[in-house]
Amino acid sequence: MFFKSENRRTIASEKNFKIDCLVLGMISTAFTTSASQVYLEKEERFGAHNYHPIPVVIDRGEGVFMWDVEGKRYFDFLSGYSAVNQGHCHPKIIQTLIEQAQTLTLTSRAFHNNWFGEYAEYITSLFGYDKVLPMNTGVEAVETALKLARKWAYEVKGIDENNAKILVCTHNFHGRTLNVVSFSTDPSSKRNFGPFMPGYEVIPFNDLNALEAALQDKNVCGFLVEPIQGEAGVVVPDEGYLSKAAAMCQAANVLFIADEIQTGLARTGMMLACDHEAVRPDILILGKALSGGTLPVSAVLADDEIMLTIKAGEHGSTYGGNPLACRVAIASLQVLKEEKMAENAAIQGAYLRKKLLDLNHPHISIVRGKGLLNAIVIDHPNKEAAWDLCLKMKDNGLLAKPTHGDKIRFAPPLIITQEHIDECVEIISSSLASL
Ligand code: IF1
Repeated sequence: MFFKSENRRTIASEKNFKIDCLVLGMISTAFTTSASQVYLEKEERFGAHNYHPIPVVIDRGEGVFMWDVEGKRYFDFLSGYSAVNQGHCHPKIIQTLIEQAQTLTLTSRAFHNNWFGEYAEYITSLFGYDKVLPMNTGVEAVETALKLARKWAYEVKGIDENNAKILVCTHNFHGRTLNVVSFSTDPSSKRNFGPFMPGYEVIPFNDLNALEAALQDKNVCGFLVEPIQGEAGVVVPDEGYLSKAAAMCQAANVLFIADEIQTGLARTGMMLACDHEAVRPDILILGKALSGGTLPVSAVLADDEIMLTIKAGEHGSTYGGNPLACRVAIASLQVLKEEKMAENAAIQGAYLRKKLLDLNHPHISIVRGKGLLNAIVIDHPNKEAAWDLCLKMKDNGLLAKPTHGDKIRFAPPLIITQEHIDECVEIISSSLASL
């Protein structure tokens, strides 16, 4: 297989490209084209258009900060969609990554490695489950959880094969594979991706009566739910919803499956969002910050009755349980505990919400969230107001992005200080003033 000649040119042109950027950076004051512009144009031309990012080109991250290619510093109020809970490039996580990367990165599960057992023992004792099934992206862990629920349905609960049903909520977000978007209620996530996977029933989120009615169906084997709906705009259910829902599922012999990919790992002020109501999911799904934002690491935790329904050769993944991911995940979890990031998230999250409410700004109709998973809802005649506000905040040194039009998620790394929050609320306030 020979590299196409233009590929060689591309590699060689990378050096020229960086020189171009340096040159452009130097003269950017005189011309409208900035160094960023060169990157944006390259991405536009050669990258798929499956995102609409805020127009900023980041080239460094440290703690709560990121810097763009022009050297401008920003507060990160998105945290890589809650994958960078520990802060950008956390020293202990990066040091572990470097050490293991220079030693052994991947054996595949065809052979054993010296870190999977260590990691499996660590994470199962930390969260109190018999076993862990390691995957990579969040959606792969969700798919794994759904396969476990179906296996358990047929081989333990005794539902007739191919009749198992799993309950999901309106406005859910669990990833973007065809099976998972099959039960999305967001048209933009599923338009023209059909045909879809059967076996799912959508019920309203935060509605115990709807759940009770759905649980009458003996073919229901599981209830998949985000403890707080992230993409929907940080929708926090009523106090007691999770605990009552879990109890109803237990009474109906239905698995309570918590997707804590975004809400877990200290983000909401406790290690898991389910911890706020002392709920122990039958299947726990983790991802994102499990690696501190360094590489895709996800996990499914469950007890033996569920986990052992999948036998050797029935499920897996090339990178699942690789020694690099295992060591990085141990370090990422240790850092959350050692630096009491859940406690800080609870304190600073409450402080942030109070400061935002105290602005009493006519264009902020709602402030909501738990811990450092928060969102504001913008009330403004201009439907682009949330986007425009994010552009203003970018100019003023804070990066955030709207979700579903009028909501802006405020989810900084969990190491943020009160002083940082004071500075950020000042940026938000002055940006609002210029709307
Ligand atoms: C995008 C937000 C979206 C998740 C929950 C599973 C997954 C996610 C609760 C899948 C992923 C990411 C995906 C990313 C934007 C972001 C996101 F909610 F975090 F903002 F889309 F809703 N469960 N969420 O939040 O994990 O496979 O991505 O590792 O797709 O645009 P993944």
